[in-house]
Amino acid sequence: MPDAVLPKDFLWGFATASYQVEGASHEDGRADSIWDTFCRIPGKVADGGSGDVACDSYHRTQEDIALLKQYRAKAYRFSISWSRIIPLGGRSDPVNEKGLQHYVQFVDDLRAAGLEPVITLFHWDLPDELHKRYGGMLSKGEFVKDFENYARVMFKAMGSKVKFWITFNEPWCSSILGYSTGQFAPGRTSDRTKSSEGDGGREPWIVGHSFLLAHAAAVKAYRGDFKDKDGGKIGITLNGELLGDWTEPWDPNDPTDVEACDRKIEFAICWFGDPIYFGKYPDSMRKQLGDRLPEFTEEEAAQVKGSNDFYGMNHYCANYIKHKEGEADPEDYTGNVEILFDNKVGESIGSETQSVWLRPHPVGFRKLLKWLSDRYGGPTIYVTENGTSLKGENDLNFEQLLQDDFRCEYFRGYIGALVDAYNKDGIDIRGYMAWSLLDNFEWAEGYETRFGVTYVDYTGGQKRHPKKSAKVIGDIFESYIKKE
Ligand code: PNW
Repeated sequence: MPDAVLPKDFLWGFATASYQVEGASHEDGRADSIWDTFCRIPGKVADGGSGDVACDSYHRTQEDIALLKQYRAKAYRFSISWSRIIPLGGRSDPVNEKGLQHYVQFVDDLRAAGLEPVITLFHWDLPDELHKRYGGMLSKGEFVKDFENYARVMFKAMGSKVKFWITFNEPWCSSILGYSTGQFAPGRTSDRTKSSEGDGGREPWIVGHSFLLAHAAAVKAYRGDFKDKDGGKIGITLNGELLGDWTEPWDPNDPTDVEACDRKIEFAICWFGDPIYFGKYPDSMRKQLGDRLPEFTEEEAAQVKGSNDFYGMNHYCANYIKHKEGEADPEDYTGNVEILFDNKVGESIGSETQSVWLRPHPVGFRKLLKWLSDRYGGPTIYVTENGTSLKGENDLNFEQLLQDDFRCEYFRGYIGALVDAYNKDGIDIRGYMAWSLLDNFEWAEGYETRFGVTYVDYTGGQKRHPKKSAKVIGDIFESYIKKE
């Protein structure tokens, strides 16, 4: 048994996102998000899947709460479908009371069950109408005002029931995968074989800029009109894909590879982190992107700087990084590096999973926690996602599916690394949400890739079956969290 080191009030639990689990895609007044329309384009999602039914969680809130209790979780991180709250999305469009009441009731039910709700306002599912109306995040002025309005509707409806607000989940993914590679909704890219519209050299940076300003506007609204009476905290969740987010040099004896490691993290994480903590973009990004990276006005910079009550960290894996010679391609979003799974002497960063980008490397988690904590002056960190898929899991039989030892090992390694970061490096980590409570709609990967600690039988009426990892996580936290 390890020594109990985490504080008694360490907040741990599981995470999901609206479009990935809810289903009920057109019930109670919900309108399309960009993911609904994207899924309808043939070839965009593996097996032609969509979130139309998903895990049917919209109708099974009590079942999901019962699972969380059974797993001994203390918190549940979920996201709100903006299209349920304001179906057309905009600040002059009507609020849909039915959609709003669904979440108010859900939060009441979570609280009644002793679970802490952690709410993400935006997990990639922009109301489709806003995309059609003004290009969504491409129109900074409109998007920022509409997001602030939506955030205010949610703050007001939840009041003091919600203590943890996350404005955006992984803006890197929405910006790069949605506007550069085109793998995610709305699928814009410079690659004309994939999309008739888009400019990967410019649009992702404009979209990222809008996210930062919308985050800052929502935080200003919360701090100005809600925080004192409601007593919550608000922050953003960042990640470092693609592919992994911790970086090790391909050749540790080559200073340019060592330098490239930091640059890769700057392009992925500090793109958003630096404006929030320092009021400016990283120098490495300005140097490579020039005027394609928007500038903050003085007023904007002042509003973005200091706009995190906590740092939300999603973390999955790591890569070896090799610098590239010569000038960066105008479409490059990596910091002009090669992202690899093997280093110079042929060592692999970790074993394969079902996700092409994900190779477990737990010690990288401890290192990245320290790297971020050092860069940003020791912010309070909540880990808002961490988990893995399993190679070939979808092809296993029922009994085998429930014995997810690979996932159990992943959690042992990663939670152990978190405990070392807390205990040995003194990092201020207060919470951890495993991804995910349920197998769910894994975006462009459809349903083939499973991340859940609960097996969801999509052909058997969305019935839920706990996997071994669901119990193992509880055991791990029980052994690490102090009783007194
Ligand atoms: C995160 N990549 O997404 C998201 O926040 C979740 O919604 C998702 O289900 C989870 O991780 C597992 O994938 C990512 O291609 C999606 O590098 C893709 C990438 C990274 C993160």
